[in-house]
Amino acid sequence: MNAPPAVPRFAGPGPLGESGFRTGVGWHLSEVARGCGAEVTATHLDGRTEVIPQAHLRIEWAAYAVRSPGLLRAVQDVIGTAVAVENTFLMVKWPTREFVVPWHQDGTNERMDLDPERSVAAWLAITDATTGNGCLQVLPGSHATGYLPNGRESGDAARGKALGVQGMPDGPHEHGVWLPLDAGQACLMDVRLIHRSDSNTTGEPRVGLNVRYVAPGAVRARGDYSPSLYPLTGSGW
Ligand SMILES: O=C(O)CCC(=O)C(=O)O
Repeated sequence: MNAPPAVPRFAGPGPLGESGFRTGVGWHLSEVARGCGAEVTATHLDGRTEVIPQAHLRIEWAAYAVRSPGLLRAVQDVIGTAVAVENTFLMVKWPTREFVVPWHQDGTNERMDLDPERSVAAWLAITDATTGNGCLQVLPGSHATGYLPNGRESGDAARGKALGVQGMPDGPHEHGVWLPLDAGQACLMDVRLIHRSDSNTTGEPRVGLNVRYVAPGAVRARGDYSPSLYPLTGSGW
């Protein structure tokens, strides 16, 4: 007998409304953000590092960025006053180097699901992010379907294998919305929102910081995985 099709987990509406995202949230002045971007690209130019996990624990400006007042207020509007960082990834797209991030959902991986009512993802533009240098493209409303089956991409890029939604071909989608952002701006996404980004085809590096924020009780761990949270505000951690 065939197994019944898997029912998507956490299907239904979410705290960011029908679209599942909000853009134009300020996290810092553009000139300050661009200074942070210049620091990153100078530090990693030789090795052309592309992904720096746990950036908020390694880089001083990133520790500030995750708690910057404008961003934190916007996050608290969505998930309540007690907020911790579950993880961050700093991503550098070097000029003309192939680096496509496949369609994916931030709130699920092999180790856990994030409860979408108690978590939210943010993407911070550290340099300007444009359609030419690899800004995000999101699928509005896609969060309501819940977490879809996913798998790791093939290949052996030093940056690691991204987790993508199964069966979604790489490349822009006709219903996709591009989210260009000036340096110093951020967008918030429902942790189930399907999104992707293209390679950087310009002559300048593009730097972005992905942050997953959680409220107490948001992490639904699989097996004996124990998340290491970085509390910013409130109690219950
Ligand atoms: O920085 C990018 O281009 C993609 C980041 C992203 O989608 C993510 O980290 O979830």
